[in-house]
Amino acid sequence: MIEILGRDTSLNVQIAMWAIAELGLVHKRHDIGGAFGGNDTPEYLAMNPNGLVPVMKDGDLTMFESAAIVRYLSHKYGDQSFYPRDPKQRAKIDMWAEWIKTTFSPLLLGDLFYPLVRFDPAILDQQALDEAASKMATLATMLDDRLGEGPFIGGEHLTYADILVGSVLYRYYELEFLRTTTPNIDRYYERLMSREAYKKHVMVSYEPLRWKPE
Ligand SMILES: N[C@@H](CCC(=O)N[C@@H](CS)C(=O)NCC(=O)O)C(=O)O
Repeated sequence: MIEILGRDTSLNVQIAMWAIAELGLVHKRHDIGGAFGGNDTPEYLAMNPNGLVPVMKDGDLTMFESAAIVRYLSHKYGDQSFYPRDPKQRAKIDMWAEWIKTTFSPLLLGDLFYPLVRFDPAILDQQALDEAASKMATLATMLDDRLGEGPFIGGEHLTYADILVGSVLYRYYELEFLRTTTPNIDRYYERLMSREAYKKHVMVSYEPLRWKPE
């Protein structure tokens, strides 16, 4: 049985959980992190010295980093269509998986999600938000162009790269900011929302994370 240590409101936990559900793996998730705590104990830090969630356990393997967890699970349990074994085929989708984690998500989460949800609205910097929305439009257009080539990141079928790309879109569409027109991402998001695993593990309200006065 796969075990995931991490609260369900964490995007990075959702990434691991959605992959597990698409792969049909028996699993158990434990509420750790955020208001639940438990991620600063010596036992937890021995598993993830960053003190962050998620941690995944599969038999005698314990690991952290959500994208690495998805790659491990997909390689071990996914078929050729979910996790291509051909290096060139995999490289073509892996670059989008990497791009979403290192380029798109830091902008969306750091410059829009945190200010709009997690910070005191009294300290909102509208000019910074507008600049972030404008940069976001450039990145969203890149993704939209890619998704104009096929229904999923790798073409006709869902792959592990869609787990990494698609998981951030719930926050992208739920957040209140001026989004550019992206018909291909809109259709892609519709396709993802029709999947039970996506609805259950990714479309988890982030309201418990919203800033509240003391
Ligand atoms: N690069 C790491 C980032 C992990 C991360 O930032 N986790 C956040 C939640 S999304 C966390 O643990 N926050 C502290 C907490 O939940 O207590 C990954 O992808 O797994």
